[in-house]
Amino acid sequence: MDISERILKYLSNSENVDTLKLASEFNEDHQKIVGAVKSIEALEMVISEAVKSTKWELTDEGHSVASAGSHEAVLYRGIPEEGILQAEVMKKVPNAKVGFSKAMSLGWIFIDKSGGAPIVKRKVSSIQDIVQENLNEIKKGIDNLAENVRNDYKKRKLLQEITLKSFILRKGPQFATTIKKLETDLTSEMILSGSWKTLQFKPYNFDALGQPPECGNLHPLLKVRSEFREIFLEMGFEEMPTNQYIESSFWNFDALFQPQQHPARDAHDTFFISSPASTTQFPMDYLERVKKVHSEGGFGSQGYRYEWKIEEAQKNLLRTHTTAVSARMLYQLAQQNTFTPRKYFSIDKVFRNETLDATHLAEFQQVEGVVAARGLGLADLISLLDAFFRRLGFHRLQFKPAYNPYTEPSMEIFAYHEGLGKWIEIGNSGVFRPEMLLPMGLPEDVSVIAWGLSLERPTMIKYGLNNIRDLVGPKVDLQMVQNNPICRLDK
Ligand code: FB9
Repeated sequence: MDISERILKYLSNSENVDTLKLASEFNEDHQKIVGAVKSIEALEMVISEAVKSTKWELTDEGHSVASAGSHEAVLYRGIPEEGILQAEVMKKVPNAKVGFSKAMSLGWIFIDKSGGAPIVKRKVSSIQDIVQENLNEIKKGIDNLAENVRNDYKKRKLLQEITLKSFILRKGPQFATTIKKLETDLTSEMILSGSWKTLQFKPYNFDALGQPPECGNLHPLLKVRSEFREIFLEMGFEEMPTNQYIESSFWNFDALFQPQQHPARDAHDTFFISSPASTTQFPMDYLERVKKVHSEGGFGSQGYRYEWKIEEAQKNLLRTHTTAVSARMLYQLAQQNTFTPRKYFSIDKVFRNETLDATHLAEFQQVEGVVAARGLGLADLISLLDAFFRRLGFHRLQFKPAYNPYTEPSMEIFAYHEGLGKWIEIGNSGVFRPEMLLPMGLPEDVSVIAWGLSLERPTMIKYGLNNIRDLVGPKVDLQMVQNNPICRLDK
């Protein structure tokens, strides 16, 4: 017979019963009794009322006294017939300090100082360890202790009073000693045969939660990317097409006025493609102007004065920044007959041949904003950065002069992060150089301001991750992907 039916049988012979009593009678765990009660209560077969009761039970020390004897009894038994030096017995016997004073007050022992050093001797030939006997009675559930004795044991931390939550059961409106199988579905057969008239149906539980739907979950990076995309779109930016990871060195470096001997163009920092190793399709008139501005200067610049080689510009690589895409977009903008101001953004992968560590992989997602208009300057860049990062919840920015080959001036961006309680670097920015913009054909009074940051850093801070491998790669905990909350960058 299962527990539910045993409870119903028991209740058929009594008005009410406490679940604690049932647990003791059935020798079952109280929680199992409560679980069974909840299921038959849902069928209205019983009614339960929550009650609180208190009970005295042994502490850990109480259990050790119940098995080994009280401290005073242990001390008494530790004294040999001839007695023992007081200092020795205090060292030898556990809890001797408590045991000694109790044994003295009970008249079990005395101290003989006649021979100089105090010697502890037995005063009686036998003792009755009442404390141990009382505690073992309580262990059996028999509690006849006098109040003063109980308080003494509580004071000695042998007993503790605990509060018990249980339920008083009584018969419900649908009480029966057997549980009728309740139908959970009304079928066509029941309707046709008319059996539904005599069957009992399980009541609907409208409070029951639905099964969480098995569905996919957005990766934290994608959640943060959506937030960034929203911010850019609400600021009137349009997204650049970044679906081409392989780029030519021309667009990734030369178009940005990054000289061919720059260390970033070395194989230690850049992933070059072996096949196809090079590209030959370029806007050749534009390429010639780039070659000239690198090698001889022009547009007011003295250039780098080195022998610029097309073979270097033709090398294919994995783009090292999305600024390569910005260059393509700005060149395209320059081909218009009439210049129109534009605001572009991109969020996509870039690749760098870097030393891997806890926060760096060989790729990361770069976030980049670009604004092209007549007469823009550093003040416009600073106010734009303030407006952008304010939407990320940053209200205190600081800027530090920096260097980029393609922007002058350039600034590193820092913000005070309230949550971390410190200033953190949040990106880099600058005004694209004329040596980059004028060879494209943009009007002389058009300037372009831009800035960049990564997607991984804000995501790791937002979701409290310290190692990039907990965010991307084969070791990512998919439970983290399922459990992590929605992303609110400004909160
Ligand atoms: O993302 C970065 N930090 C950051 C950003 C947001 C953020 O948000 C908070 C919690 C909500 C927190 C931190 N950084 C840029 C700064 C540092 O993390 C830095 O150590 C790592 N940087 C990357 C480059 O590493 C090789 C982050 C990445 C970066 C740096 C510069 C650019 C883009 C990405 C750029 C640019 C640029 C400059 C001028 C013109 C056009 C583009």
